[in-house]
Amino acid sequence: MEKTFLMVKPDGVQRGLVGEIVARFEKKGFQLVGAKLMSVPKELAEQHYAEHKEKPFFGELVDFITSSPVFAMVWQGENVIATARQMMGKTNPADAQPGTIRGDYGVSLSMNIIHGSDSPESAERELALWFGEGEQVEYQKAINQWI
Ligand code: DGI
Repeated sequence: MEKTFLMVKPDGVQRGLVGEIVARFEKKGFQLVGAKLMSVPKELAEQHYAEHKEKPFFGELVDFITSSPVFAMVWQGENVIATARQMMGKTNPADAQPGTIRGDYGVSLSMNIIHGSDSPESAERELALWFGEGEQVEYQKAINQWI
């Protein structure tokens, strides 16, 4: 089954949106298989955002994600990578549709509440980066037959 890496960013945690965001993915029918509240080491932040290394906002990105705890998660389900991206909304909250997480709660581009892997390749890379052996839980949910 497909898995993705989702993370409530420091602004989402500080604003008390962890429960709301988890609830959206649960209600959609996805399954939570890993989660942790953590402070992000600088090296991990730099690896996570490696594709933006040459961008002018790279330093700001790393400073922001290491500024306060994040809530890192692994979610599982059919087509979860693309569907989670749709539920998040566009990168800039100003362009994100109402009903999406960024559209409903985000205000600025740098503080846009949530991160989600954007492809199967990035999901694989990010899950390996953020979650070690034994940090994901395999279990069956009886409700899965209805999803
Ligand atoms: O996958 P996304 O988070 O939707 O977007 P991305 O991978 O293109 O960018 C990663 C994060 O970097 C994004 O969530 C917000 C930030 N960002 C992207 N473009 C800019 C930016 N921050 C600033 N300050 N300026 C930008 O142009």
